[in-house]
Amino acid sequence: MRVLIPAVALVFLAPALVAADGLRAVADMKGCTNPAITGTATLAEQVTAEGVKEVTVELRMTGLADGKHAVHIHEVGSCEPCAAAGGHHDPGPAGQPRPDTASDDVPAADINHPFHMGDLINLEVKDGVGTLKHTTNRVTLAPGRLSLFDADGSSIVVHTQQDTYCDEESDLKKGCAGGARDACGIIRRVE
Ligand SMILES: [Cu+2]
Repeated sequence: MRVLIPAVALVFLAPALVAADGLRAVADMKGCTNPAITGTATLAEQVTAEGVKEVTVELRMTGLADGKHAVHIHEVGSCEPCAAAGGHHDPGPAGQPRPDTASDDVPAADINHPFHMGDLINLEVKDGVGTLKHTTNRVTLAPGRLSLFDADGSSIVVHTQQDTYCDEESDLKKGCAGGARDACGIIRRVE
């Protein structure tokens, strides 16, 4: 006998249909100048019912000053020195905000869809310990345009200050994305 599920129930069930695809990665976090700063990041990819890949990042840090610290995935898998991690992971192509330009008479060469970057959220540290859990669909562990495992890899950077989530419509003053780098860890696959 077939059981009929009302359409409205499917709508509410759908977001829960997320399955891990087994792809995982870790980063051993080390202080850029202060060896007392240490931590671990784990990254696990899952796929939604629609086939959208999501990566859940869990970060635990000790030794940082109390307060909020910006956390981003940076574009190079190198942390010595921490500046070697480069800027934020944002493989592009960037520049075209319209997702439907492909149907134009002259399509743009740089369609920026889906929007992509390695910006995460602030880590809040209390009594020297901070934990963060955040799921993003802006990056993947699997191969592809948003993959963290591109030719030069990727790393996670924790900054001294908080990210004010500044953008060009508010105020892009220097340091508004966290300023100096406190810790860095190269993202590597785990089987
Ligand atoms: Cu950063």
